[in-house]
Amino acid sequence: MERTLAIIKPDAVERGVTGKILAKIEGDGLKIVAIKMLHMSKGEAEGFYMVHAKRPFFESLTIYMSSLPVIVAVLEGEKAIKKWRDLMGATNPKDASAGTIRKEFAIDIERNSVHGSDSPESASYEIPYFFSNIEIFF
Ligand code: IDP
Ligand code: MG
Repeated sequence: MERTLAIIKPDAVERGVTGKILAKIEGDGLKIVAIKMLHMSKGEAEGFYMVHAKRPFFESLTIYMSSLPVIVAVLEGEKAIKKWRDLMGATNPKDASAGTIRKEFAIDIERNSVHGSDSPESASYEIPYFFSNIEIFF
């Protein structure tokens, strides 16, 4: 069993497709073991995306991610990290395969509707960034 962090990003929450995205997660055999809505400050978004601090899109990304509330969730399952990344699709919706969430919902490479941890190392940074142990059910 593995755990991964999922975020439904501001563009998707704003357009009211949270329920549709959660249904796809549950329909793919991923179990939601923690979930909440929150509005990140600019500094909290910067801390979350620390690995991208030197990238040219960092300033715009962290302004976007702190612009409106998001849904953060912990997903659990066999190979949950890869399973969720596969369901999300490619970072740029232009490259995303049919049937993926980003193909269906993303607006552009930045406003791409969802986030998922990309490795066990990033999951172990990202999950406790938002959730304490007593908020995760199992
Ligand atoms: P990922 O979300 O598919 O793991 P990352 O490369 O980790 O993609 O980038 C983190 C986030 O930064 C992306 O999901 C997207 O919102 C934004 N982003 C990535 N590359 C670009 C870009 O070239 N321009 C604008 N935003 C970008
Ligand atoms: Mg990433």
